[in-house]
Amino acid sequence: MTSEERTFVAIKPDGVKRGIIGKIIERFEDKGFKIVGMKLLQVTDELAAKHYEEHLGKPFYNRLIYYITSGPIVAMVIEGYNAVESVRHTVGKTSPMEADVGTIRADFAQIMQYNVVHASDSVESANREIGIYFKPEEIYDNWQSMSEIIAYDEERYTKQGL
Ligand code: 3AN
Repeated sequence: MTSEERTFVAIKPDGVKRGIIGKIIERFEDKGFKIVGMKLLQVTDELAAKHYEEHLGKPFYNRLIYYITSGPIVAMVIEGYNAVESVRHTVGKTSPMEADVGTIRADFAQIMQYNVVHASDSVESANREIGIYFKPEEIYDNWQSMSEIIAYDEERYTKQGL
């Protein structure tokens, strides 16, 4: 079964500093996902602590906070069928060395500590992370993506016997 979901994606500071924002966004657009929220922002220590609370106490925690606050990120809310799992698939495994070729992390990153993008790992995480970075009024979904227009037209044509 497929269902429409929302997920949270961030182009991390290494992606922004390398000037590959466009190339990464292109991957999601090419796949047909609908971007319903997007902004460039500086992650504060407070936001970073909320985002990575599950990693608190782990040996890499301090470096992780240092890295995510080291420059601006591009935060996005992405909508699509099974978006959480599908976006994770497009992004690739946490370690770029293990990620499948063709995924963002395999194609743009070398090591886990600088893996260019973040994507929520469950619907619950997605809702939590979207809530950390976006106010409800910063999400714009009252427009139709090309796939939605095509699906709508198709239904209309079929009904009219065209
Ligand atoms: P993902 O980003 O694929 O969801 P998480 O949430 O497990 O992966 O990890 C978040 C970030 O924490 C990773 N992108 C990586 O930068 C860092 N990280 C995770 N595990 C390790 C590890 N074993 N050693 C160093 N850094 C790690």
